Amino acid sequence: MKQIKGKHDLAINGAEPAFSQPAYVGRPNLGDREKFHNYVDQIFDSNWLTNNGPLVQEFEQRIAKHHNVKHCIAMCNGTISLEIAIRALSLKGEVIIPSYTFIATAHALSWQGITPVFADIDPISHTLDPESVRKLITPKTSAIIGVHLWGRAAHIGQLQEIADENGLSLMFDAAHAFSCSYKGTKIGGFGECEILSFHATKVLNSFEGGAVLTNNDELAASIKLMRNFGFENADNVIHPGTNGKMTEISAAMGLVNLDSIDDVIEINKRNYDHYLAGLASLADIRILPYDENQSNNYQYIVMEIEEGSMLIRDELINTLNAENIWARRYFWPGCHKMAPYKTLYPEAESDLPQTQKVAENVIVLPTGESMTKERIGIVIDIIKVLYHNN
Ligand code: T4K
Repeated sequence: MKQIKGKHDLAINGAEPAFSQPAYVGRPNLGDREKFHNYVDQIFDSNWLTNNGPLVQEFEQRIAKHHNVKHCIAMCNGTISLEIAIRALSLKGEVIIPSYTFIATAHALSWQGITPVFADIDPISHTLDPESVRKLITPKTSAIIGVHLWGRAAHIGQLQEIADENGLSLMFDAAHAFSCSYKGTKIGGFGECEILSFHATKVLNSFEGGAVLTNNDELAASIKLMRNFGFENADNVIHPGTNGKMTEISAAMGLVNLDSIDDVIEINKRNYDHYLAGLASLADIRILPYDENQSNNYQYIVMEIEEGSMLIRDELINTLNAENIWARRYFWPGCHKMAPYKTLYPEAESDLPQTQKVAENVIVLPTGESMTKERIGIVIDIIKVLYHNN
């Protein structure tokens, strides 16, 4: 591994890239290969591949227990989980969501003819600003979807108050928040339901996968029906539905990864601490903090560059990319500026000042198993070289 001492050592100046093995944000955690192979044998022996198989049921029970909720309904991915939950809650008209989120939160609504209305975020937490939500409520509003971005809980208490005062549904996109908590309570039971993602890049992966968590028996029953075409039993369709089922092979991966989740989170925390300490001396940047009084998965190392800093975000990303360090500017430029929504909200830009600012200043740094202390040290050195040379 190349050491970085000055600007001339950077790949953008013709030197060799620092990393021969690329460093990624969202490199999948693979768990114990032998355990996975044993599950594959089990699947082959039973010849049961999908349709609410035994591994899916075991996965659901373990996730529900981990999050201390009554029901976990596993799905083929997080987006379908959102779509089915939105449909099961009979949302319609307008639904308020943050613009600063993964595009799936908005798509899951517009896919069903519901208008996503973009609220601004709190610049400290990067989650929905309750005051911005209040201003956007109209007679057409049916719900609010909060997003626990980066695994840090949304302002759940305030959002619930707003929903109650205005007779709105409240649900949460908890795609990033596996194993995280709010005021000491695990995510999963807040609002009417919460949605997890087990995509390959998430802290807990099942290749692709997702789930709806809820304590509401009736809601859970209709979500289960909708996940399986509305079939009540082998012949009888009693509900409109789709195919949202998780496969046995996905559940197997999920179960294997669940066994090692504590180790994964420990590594993430170690990496977060290295970045935090290594970059502490740079005045114009902040690593987004995790509340140590809560349970966190530390899956995202989010660095924010202050306005007027000596560092320029996109220049930093290009420099890191040249070194084979694949840092990302996630959720840029905000859903409101993406093609399907841009023309709907021509004024959104001036209405979402904090979203604009955060989207322009965030850079997500590589973490996970492959990021040793030494490799993180190199990333930090490159950031420092650029900082001092700009
Ligand atoms: N709500 C929120 C708030 C979300 O963030 C998401 C998904 C959803 C809802 C919807 O859940 P799902 O329907 O996806 O279950 C990822 C994921 O595709 C997406 O799941 C995730 N959020 C989103 C934030 O990010 P990218 O753009 O990071 O994927 P990609 O292919 O660029 O991968 C990132 C890096 O990871 C790559 O540089 C290489 C590495 N990688 C990736 C994969 C897939 C690997 O090394 N191996 C792999 O298998 O999208």
